[in-house]
Amino acid sequence: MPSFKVSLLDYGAGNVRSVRNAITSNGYEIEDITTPSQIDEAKVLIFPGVGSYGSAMKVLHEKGFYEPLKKYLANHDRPFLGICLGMQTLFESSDEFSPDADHAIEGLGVIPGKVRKFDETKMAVPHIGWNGRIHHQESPVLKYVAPEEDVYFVHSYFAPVNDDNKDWAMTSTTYGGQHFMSSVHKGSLVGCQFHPEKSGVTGLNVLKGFLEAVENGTLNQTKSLTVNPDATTQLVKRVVIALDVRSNDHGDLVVTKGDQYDVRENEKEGVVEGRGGVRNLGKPVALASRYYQEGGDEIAFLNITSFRQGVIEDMPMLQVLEEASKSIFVPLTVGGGIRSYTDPQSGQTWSALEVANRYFRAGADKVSIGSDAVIASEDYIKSGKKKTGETSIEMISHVYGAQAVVISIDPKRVYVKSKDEVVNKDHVVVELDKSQAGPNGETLCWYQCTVKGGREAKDICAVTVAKSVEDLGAGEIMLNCIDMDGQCKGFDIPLMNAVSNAVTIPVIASSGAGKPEHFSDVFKETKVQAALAAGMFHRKEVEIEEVKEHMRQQSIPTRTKAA
Ligand code: 1PR
Repeated sequence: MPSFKVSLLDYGAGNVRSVRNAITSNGYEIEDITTPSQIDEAKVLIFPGVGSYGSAMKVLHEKGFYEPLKKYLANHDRPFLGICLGMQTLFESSDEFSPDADHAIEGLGVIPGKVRKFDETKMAVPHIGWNGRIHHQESPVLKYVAPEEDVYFVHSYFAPVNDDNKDWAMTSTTYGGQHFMSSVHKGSLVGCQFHPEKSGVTGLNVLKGFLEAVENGTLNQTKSLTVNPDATTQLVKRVVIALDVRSNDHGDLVVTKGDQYDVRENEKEGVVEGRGGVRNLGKPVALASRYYQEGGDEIAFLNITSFRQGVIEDMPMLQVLEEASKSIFVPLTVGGGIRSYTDPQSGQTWSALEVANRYFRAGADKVSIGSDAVIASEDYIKSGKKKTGETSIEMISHVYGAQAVVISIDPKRVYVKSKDEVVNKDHVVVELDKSQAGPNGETLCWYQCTVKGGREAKDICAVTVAKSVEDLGAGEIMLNCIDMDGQCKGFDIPLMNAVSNAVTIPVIASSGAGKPEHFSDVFKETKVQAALAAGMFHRKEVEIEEVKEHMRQQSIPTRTKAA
């Protein structure tokens, strides 16, 4: 039995449910810090900063936590773990929300140096995904972690390692040629830029090492290591699994999967749940847990009938998230119905931000916006690219950060014989392989965006939507293709190229995977950072490990996880 409770500084800005679950899964109880005086009484303090630097510092001041926290940290002798923004706040200042260096926002000032933004002209920002670590210290915190195991990052800002602060570096990591502190440790103060609560068993073992060292009184027993100045790490390509969730005809929430977005059994195929029933491929949490155990890098739950009802009433999806986050410690995305919503009965309206907030609190790390993002893009283009600050993308990314906002694009091909047929010059026409030609042999097409799960087409192309949502503050794009969905013929490479070449934010290729080679094709031929599959995993035709093994054979970097 642990001799202490873990004091958690949760100032209510986002999803700390996973941090809680990761602490309790290590056998520790949590005590929430709600008043400043509790900080001084804490035996060990964990600060999972969420949101933006400026808002975090503002809340620390407003709630009276700033001074007690500075006092707690002053002598470096009281056990502390800052996670992500919680680590960044230990530095002197940050450029977040203040690109002007003279107006950088002040932090707690424990570690020398300023937190800066990754250079968007040189790399995709945010830095999202699994990356490695170069070890600068031997620390009890890393006792249960092998040096080659990857950890999960999601951030746009970073703390550089410099002469003034290099004695703090526990590990460093490289991204796009930029070297940064991926964790710090001095005395009893520890910080991780990565998310232990999202880094699978490796992350749980980081927490285990930290808490065990607090228990044993060995936290400050670190040893400097010699670091190869040329050492680098690599962001790996992610394998994402999507679970399309909806109620079946008996009202049970099931994972389903369509062919070109049609999820009902075809009469010829035989019937699972009555003629034309919704395909039932399993229970959402059980299936997601299996994928976590089997090495999935990320899991997305999509509520595919959200256009019918409001998400606020759609409690089953909230419960799915709550349950899933108890045992799944990799990033969870939820999509479907992230938009403002008015209850037709009561007339009460919820903003998209309030809807997203419910999901973050339930355990989601990212929300995925589909239909609403297409509408926001249309308005953005019509207004001559003026931002209103009122779209769901802007509101959610302002509060939770760009990395928390994924845009799910559902385009379908519009085949054309020649470029001149396309009147709207914003529609990007791409060339297809002959094997993908249209019904009349067309080898050109543009990708028309749809809303409501493919039910309604809009006069805007996928590339235009991708660029618009990037401008509006989205952090990532989940790029589906209705033509390829469920076909097991591979990803739509021309579409993936058109979009990933047009934006700097990461793109997740989706729709059409049927075998491991499809993953190596899309990773070799396009700039996408992740590839998503659904049907082939649900139907157990291919195992996640087979995909990873194939990627390794093809020299495509994949996550190294705890044995
Ligand atoms: O518009 O914000 O409410 O979001 C609705 C969300 O639900 C969107 O993300 C949209 O893509 C999704 N959606 C709506 N209807 C369907 C459907 O299938 N009828 N699913 C649907 C889309 C796409 C992927 C799929 C891949 C990979 N599913 O998630 O899993 O195509 O499949 P494959 O590997 O089997 O080919 P909003």
